[in-house]
Amino acid sequence: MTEIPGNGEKMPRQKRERSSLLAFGGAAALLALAANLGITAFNAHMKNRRKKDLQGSKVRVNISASEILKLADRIISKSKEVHDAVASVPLDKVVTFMNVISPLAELEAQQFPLVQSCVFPKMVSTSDDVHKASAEAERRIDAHVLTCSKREDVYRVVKAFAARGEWVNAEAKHYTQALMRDFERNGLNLTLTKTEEMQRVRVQIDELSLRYVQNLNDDSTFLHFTEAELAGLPPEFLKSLGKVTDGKFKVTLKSHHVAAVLELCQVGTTRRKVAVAYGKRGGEVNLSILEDLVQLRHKFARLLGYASYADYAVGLRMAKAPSKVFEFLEDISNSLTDPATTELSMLKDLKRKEEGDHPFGIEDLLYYVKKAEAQQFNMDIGALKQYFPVNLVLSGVFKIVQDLFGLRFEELKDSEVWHSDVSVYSVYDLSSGELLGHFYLDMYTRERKYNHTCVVALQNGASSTNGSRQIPVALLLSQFQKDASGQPALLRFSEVVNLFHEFGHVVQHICNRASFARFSGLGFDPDFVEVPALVLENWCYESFTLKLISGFHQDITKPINNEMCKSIKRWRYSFSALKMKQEILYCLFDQIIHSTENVDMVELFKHLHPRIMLGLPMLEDVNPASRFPSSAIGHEAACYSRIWSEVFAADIFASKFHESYLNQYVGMQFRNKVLAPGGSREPIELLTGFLGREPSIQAFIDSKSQYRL
Ligand SMILES: *[C@@H]1O[C@H](CO)[C@@H](O)[C@H](O)[C@H]1NC(C)=O
Ligand SMILES: *[C@@H]1O[C@H](CO)[C@@H](O)[C@H](O)[C@H]1NC(C)=O
Ligand SMILES: *[C@@H]1O[C@H](CO)[C@@H](O)[C@H](O)[C@H]1NC(C)=O
Ligand SMILES: *[C@@H]1O[C@H](CO)[C@@H](O)[C@H](O)[C@H]1NC(C)=O
Ligand SMILES: CC(=O)N[C@H]1CO[C@H](CO)[C@@H](O)[C@@H]1O
Ligand SMILES: [Zn+2]
Repeated sequence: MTEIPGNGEKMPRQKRERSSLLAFGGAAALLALAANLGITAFNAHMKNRRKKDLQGSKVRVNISASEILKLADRIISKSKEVHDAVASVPLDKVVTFMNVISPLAELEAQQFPLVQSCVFPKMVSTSDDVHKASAEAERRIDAHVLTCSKREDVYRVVKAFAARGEWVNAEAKHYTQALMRDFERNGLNLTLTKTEEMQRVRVQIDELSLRYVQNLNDDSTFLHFTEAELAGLPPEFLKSLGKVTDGKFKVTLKSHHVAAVLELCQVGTTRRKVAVAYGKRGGEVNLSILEDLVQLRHKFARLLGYASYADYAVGLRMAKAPSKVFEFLEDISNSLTDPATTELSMLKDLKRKEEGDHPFGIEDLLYYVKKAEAQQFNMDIGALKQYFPVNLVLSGVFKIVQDLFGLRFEELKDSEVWHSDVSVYSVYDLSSGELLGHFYLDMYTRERKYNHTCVVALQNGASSTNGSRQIPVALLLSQFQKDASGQPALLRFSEVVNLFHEFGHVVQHICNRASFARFSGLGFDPDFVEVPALVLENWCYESFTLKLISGFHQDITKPINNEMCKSIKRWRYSFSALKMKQEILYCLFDQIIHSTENVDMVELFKHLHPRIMLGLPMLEDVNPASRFPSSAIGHEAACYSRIWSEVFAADIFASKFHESYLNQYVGMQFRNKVLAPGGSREPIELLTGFLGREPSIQAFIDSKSQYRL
């Protein structure tokens, strides 16, 4: 059950994505909007100290702890007022779009930037007081949002409007249905007994999830090995290990220890011992926690009228049904069998040469992948860093994004920010000169700053009923290191890719034209929200881009050479079919346990493992529960989603951009047909409209099949 821990940046990225979703989902999602929230008074109070406000932005930056708390309370009372007003619309009178839906939609659009003004200081401020106030504000706002989401009086009025079936337009219908669905997924159309039971189950799920994760985090198991048993690991690594009394080294089950041993240790039995121990983390008891958790999730879903938890979780997403997910995963897995078999036989050959006729096991994967890569690429990915000074990369990203999507960025020098490292840009449409939105860049690490790279929506685009338009504002947070000696920071290649990815989110947010804030760029269907960012990552592997954004740090006129460009492109797909198979294994497991009752998890895993992994058996006695923190919390039944997005991103890039990656015509098509409607339309319609045909998995399969010695 050895996952490939060195497998790209899958885990950190998932974490990152989840966190950024939290930032704009948590407190803010349901909050409705405040037309005249008394901001005038607030501004007057701040006037003397403030630099220029951003045109069209309601986001308050660099505000004090006490201002944050006051703002939070004002948000809550305004929201309550609007909800009360909607709830008091008499059902026997006319319930209309204007007196029911519009006030809620406007509240949502207008309060979101104010909510974020309270909440995002927690991610960026260096002040203790501000952190505390921001956390407290978030707690109060979350509690209020929770209360609103359970307001039966509001639900009844919305339902009465929905029942009339008099939609203003398709987007308004979509919005009203989303409101209804949120209430109903909170159990508002159930009997009181069922709602109460649902709440009890919810609490149990939260408790068990916490215990499950704590158990994995608290794991303090370690193994000891002699120096000979750790042959192949670098001396610095050995030095960093603790020693036990008999002079042996102590290897823990933390991922950096496990990954190092699995990648570098020449001794097969050591790799196997570590892989087995890693696969047993959590023990029997934790396995039973996972079993209980899954049962409770099914119970929760059944109370709401769904056949299984997976039906509940997938139903709202682009994939729509677990059966579609199975079909999708099986399809990808089967199509990758041939290339993965070729990759595996290369690894088996290497092992035979090095260790003789021992059977190849899952614990050998990482080691021989590493070995094969060392033989094939006379390029150290780590050393590439010397070619990516942050300013050069950033100006390259700017150029590509502006040219491709018909945008113009303009830095605003005298705007209020929260730290001197932060810069602000306005984004204009290149041809019309229309102001589309703004974004903040907060790129460098500092103490107390939120430590994941992400884009946070600070204000969403929305149209008001009086015809005026609110523009989007985004914040990009990253963790680049500043060089103490004043040199520009150098980016690792993975950081370059991340930067392109996050700019995909910025553009997606800014180019959105949906009428409802709910359907903003980052408010896409979760199965589709990553697609634009994943599409943009492709530019990092093209020679044209690489030359544009690279320059040796001591002489930036020297970009990386053609040889390196080619290596980077090949390295991207190194053993990618095999790695993908391994991801599919976990995703299938996740989907099966969440769509079927009473699955024997150990047996299931034993069965799936060789079937997906080309005959490689599961390691003896390992325990599937050791491996599913993501499935335990937050991603349950949705593990497939990442592969899903990658498949569509690959299709988009290969069929539209590959031959013309600076083609503004195609870029504008993408902007107008996909980014502009955003979450207001079904993602499959957007995709089909842009591609001019149904999407296909072929481009993805082809990309993963091209790796050859
Ligand atoms: C339109 O409505 C929005 C939100 O209610 C408000 O901020 C804006 O000032 C109004 N614009 C006009 C022209 O009345
Ligand atoms: C509650 O709403 C869901 C989703 O719209 C629906 O399928 C279900 O039948 C409703 N339940 C009741 C009791 O009305
Ligand atoms: C933020 O506000 C404080 C006063 O509350 C001020 O001293 C500081 O300079 C401001 N920070 C920035 C970067 O403008
Ligand atoms: C990131 O911050 C969290 C708390 O905000 C902390 O628990 C975690 O260790 C930090 N991670 C890194 C890599 O610094
Ligand atoms: C009760 C029990 O066996 N819990 C285990 C859960 O997992 C952690 C981490 O491996 C173990 O330390 C616990 O003993
Ligand atoms: Zn992303």
